[in-house]
Amino acid sequence: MNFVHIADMHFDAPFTSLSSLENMGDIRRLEQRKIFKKVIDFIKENEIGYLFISGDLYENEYIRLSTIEYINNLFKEIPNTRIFISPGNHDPYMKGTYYDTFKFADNVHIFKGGIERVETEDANIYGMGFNSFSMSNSEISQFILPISYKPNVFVVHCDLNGGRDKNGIEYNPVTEARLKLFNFDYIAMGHIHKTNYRKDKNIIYPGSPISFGFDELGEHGMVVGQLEKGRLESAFIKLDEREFVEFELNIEGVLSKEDLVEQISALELEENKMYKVILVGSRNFEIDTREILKLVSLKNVLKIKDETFLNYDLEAIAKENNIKGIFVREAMQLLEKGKYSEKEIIRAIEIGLEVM
Ligand SMILES: [Mn+2]
Repeated sequence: MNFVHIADMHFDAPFTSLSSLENMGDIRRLEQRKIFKKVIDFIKENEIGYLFISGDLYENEYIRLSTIEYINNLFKEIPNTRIFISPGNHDPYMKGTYYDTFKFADNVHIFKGGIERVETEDANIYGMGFNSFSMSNSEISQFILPISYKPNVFVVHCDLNGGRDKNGIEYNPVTEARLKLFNFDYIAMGHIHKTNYRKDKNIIYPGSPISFGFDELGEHGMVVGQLEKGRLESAFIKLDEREFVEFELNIEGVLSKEDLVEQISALELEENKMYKVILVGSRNFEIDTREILKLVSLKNVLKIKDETFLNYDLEAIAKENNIKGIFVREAMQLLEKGKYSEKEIIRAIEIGLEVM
């Protein structure tokens, strides 16, 4: 049997980390649809028998009926492909959700809760689903996999080797050692957006097919596989044409805001990449990253981060017997009083010294 494995599409996600930039949220939502369409086209062209969707297909909070219809119409275009969906923590199977109320195409199977098996002519497909926005003790710990001559696949949304998040919430945590014990021929996981794909492994996160921003660097795509009992041939296929990358720019020799804007604008950047420019080194002037970003006329520079340090020897200036010396001494005293933060004081000194 052959399959395509995707996870974490997060349809209708607001792309909050990008949406402050003109239309970026809308653009990414369109690209999300385009990427999903690519998955369906690949399945059609290659006559793929199975599509595993390992949860977080959509964002329960934001999903619209029109998007569900869009997804389902694409499912209908591949009637010979069996589609298995394991709801995750962003699209749990609950009463009143679209998984419960919407009539999906006949080739779609949604796992509704505890571990369930669907036997087909050439495989056993196991799966489970979230019934709420978190999951602590899943049935995985008690599960025993029956022996079969057909390949066994497990479609699951889980937090591999994970624990609680910062709010103490768990997302079906399970260890890799535990999963290995079952001896599944392939485990199609979802939840982590960065792929852990390796050709020689069969417990796989494909990652999200689309990157959600600078905290998700690297390639994004899907896993395709050819599976016989105990024998897996697989590949990772990149789908997101955009890549988010960070770029360090040392601005030691840059003398003014105008200089900096010109330098960033002259960078040779690749068109399909989205950049976060990180300014490093010592700076000679005050930097307002938002202002710089506005002035830089490059569409693919999305963020500028200032990690530079001040190019003044404050201790030496404080000893000077002139207006600069008095100014720095007074500012340092304010800092000692603790009325302002160090960042605020440093910024004030910078502005002041520049004016002087
Ligand atoms: Mn998730």
